[in-house]
Amino acid sequence: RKIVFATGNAGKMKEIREILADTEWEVFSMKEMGIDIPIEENGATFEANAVIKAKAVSEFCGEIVLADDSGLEIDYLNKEPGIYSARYMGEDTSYRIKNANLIERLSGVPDEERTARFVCAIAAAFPDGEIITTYGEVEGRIGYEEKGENGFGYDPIFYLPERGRSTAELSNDEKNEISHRGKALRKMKEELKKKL
Ligand code: ITT
Repeated sequence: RKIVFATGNAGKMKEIREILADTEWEVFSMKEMGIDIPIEENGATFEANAVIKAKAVSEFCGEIVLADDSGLEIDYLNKEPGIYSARYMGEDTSYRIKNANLIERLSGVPDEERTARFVCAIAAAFPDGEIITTYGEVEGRIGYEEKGENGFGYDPIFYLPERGRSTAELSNDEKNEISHRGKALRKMKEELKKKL
């Protein structure tokens, strides 16, 4: 079974391959498919944006296409950056700078008000037009400094109190086991197994 994953984010793609490693599906990235089409992510929710991406690419290539729309919700900042997580401070701004900025915006905020979550919507678009979506989240807190070298994006500032580590300090397997992406994608795996 061939599955195309509509993402241009290498960090996501790596985790997606790991999470789908126990399936018999052949997973192709957009890059491997040679697909480079403009997609306007103008949805109001993670789910809507995941559907926009999966649908656009499925209509383009005629394959079963999955997409991931995800982000970081910080409660103290009214759930910012949320669906704008990739665009926060500009797409080309480094995560060193974005992470430092978020820590700065939370300076003086006590532990119990630093709650945050990573959320992930996965959408599957089929050539017959059917759409399936799944959702996952993981609760944590914004740290006081960047920690860890694994993962990508906001992982170095996303602290898991019960583990005493950031998600950038977890091994790949540990992160996938608890992450928003792991949860949403494992649900999608079950949905696809039913349908295929
Ligand atoms: P695609 O749309 O091509 O998949 P993107 O990076 O633009 O890539 P999103 O619009 O879904 O994807 O933005 C998600 C952003 O949220 C991502 O760029 C990270 O900044 C952040 N993010 C999502 N999951 C994360 C994770 O597991 N660890 C750290 N940051 C994460």
